[in-house]
Amino acid sequence: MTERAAVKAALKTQAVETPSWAYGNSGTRFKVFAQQGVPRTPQEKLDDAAKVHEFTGVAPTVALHIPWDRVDDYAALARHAEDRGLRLGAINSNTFQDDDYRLGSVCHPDAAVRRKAVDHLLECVDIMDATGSKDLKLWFADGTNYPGQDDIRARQDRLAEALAEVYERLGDDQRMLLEYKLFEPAFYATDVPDWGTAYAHCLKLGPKAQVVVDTGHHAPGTNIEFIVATLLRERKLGGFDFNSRFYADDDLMVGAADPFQLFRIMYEVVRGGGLSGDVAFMLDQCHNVESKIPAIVRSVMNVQEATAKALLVDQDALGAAQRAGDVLGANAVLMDAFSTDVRPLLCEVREEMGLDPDPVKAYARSGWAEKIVGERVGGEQAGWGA
Ligand code: PSV
Ligand code: MN
Repeated sequence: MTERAAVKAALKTQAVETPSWAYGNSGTRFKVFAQQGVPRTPQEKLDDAAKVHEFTGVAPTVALHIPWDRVDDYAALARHAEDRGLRLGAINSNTFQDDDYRLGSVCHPDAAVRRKAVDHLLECVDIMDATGSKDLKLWFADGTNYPGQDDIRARQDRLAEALAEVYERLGDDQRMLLEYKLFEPAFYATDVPDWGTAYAHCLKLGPKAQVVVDTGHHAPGTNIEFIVATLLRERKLGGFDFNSRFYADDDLMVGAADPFQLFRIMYEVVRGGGLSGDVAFMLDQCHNVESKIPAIVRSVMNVQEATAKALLVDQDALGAAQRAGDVLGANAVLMDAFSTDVRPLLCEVREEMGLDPDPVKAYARSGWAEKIVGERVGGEQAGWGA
């Protein structure tokens, strides 16, 4: 296989998971803007996700968030997905929207609240059994706002205890993906604030526990690709929640704010063998002011472009320059790949997959946007937090 053919083959097998909540209404704490045609049910979210997959060819799975996507029959929901060429992906737990969780969930000082939170996580594993989902994705809004508010160390003990109980419940082919976030909603100390804390818990739990890197969850200027390289080296990178940010956890389209950073991350993924393993490439985004489906299509394409550039890095030339201590030469090899216009290559990839080379235009021509505006009248639109 030529090098170009190998790059194209890798791009054809790439899979980006889209989040059910990105298809619903969202906003900031100031205002949630409703859009016409937004899904009212988990099934309608899947119908939209099927369009993203139809036009990109590389978005075959959809992450659910419980209880936002609660249904009576999860096996039937999985069949609804299958009928549209999709599978259900990660099950995201939600222990952040109940009044009981004011002081935390699995780290709460009250054992009864912790019990409630763990029961929810166990319910999520039951849902995975019914949907065939392999990954339980855990993000905890737990933390404190004031020094002295609670015992930092005791909270870590409670977290470890809760995670251990859920870990025990996992099936052989199921994983627990632990996501960290520096701050928000807690402003003094978050209980899982960084990759090191997540890694320490996952290491203690065992091989089925891995870390999730949400690209919006770091302090400005953090070298995320270094974290990616390290976690991959330790076989503890479970996946990504991709999005981009200018300031905090902005949840904008991945690759929109800093395409160079996305390229650097994808280069470390390629370098560490993460493209062909079981790293989950998920999006975690909100489309507050832009049309949702085209924004998700664009996001998938941004991931593809960064991946294509990462695959085009001449690793032999880079290694030779690095070993020779050729600082500028090594940097030039990396920048050559980043500066390559990979759009023609991706058009070829899509044509070879039987797809339109321009997914955004193909979606616009498809009439789906007009159809859902016409048909999805009445009922309650899905929205962040509902
Ligand atoms: C938290 O900010 C987070 O990144 C977690 O992944 C949540 O599940 C998701 O956002 C909710 O939108
Ligand atoms: Mn996330």
